[in-house]
Amino acid sequence: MALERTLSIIKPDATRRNLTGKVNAVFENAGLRIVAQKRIQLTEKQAGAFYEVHKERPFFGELVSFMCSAPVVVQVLEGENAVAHHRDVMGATNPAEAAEGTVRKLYAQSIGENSVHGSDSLENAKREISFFFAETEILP
Ligand code: RTP
Ligand code: MG
Repeated sequence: MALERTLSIIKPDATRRNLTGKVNAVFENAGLRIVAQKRIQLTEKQAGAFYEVHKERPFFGELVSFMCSAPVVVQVLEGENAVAHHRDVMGATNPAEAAEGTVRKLYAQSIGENSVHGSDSLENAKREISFFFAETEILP
């Protein structure tokens, strides 16, 4: 296994309910290290660019406006096999299908307002990390 980095976002439904620390505890208990983190307000332009791959999907407009509805916490997580491991810890996109103990099972409210984002491949992780962070802001 390799030491990897992945991009995580704690979404507006979770920041609004003051769950940042609880979500971070799930990540840290799973062995992921938070090596960069900031709380930001996304603009529609930024959210649209970040989720560009989904622009033809029916939920795109709803997703962009949700992601701008309150601050988000963007973070870089580091660990062994971090991309896939983080996806496991997040749980299924739809909280009704998420496994026990996952962030989405514990905290997500719906398929759209599902508390967290995680990169889905190492290649996308690199692109998504550089979308939000300069290399000098990442402190392992
Ligand atoms: P994410 O990218 O946020 O980590 O989530 P994911 O890979 O599990 O899911 P993805 O298919 O990439 O979808 C991105 C986000 O769009 C919202 N969504 N809404 N209303 C819907 O049917 C629907 N489907 C997806 C969710 O916020 C999802 O996380
Ligand atoms: Mg995705």
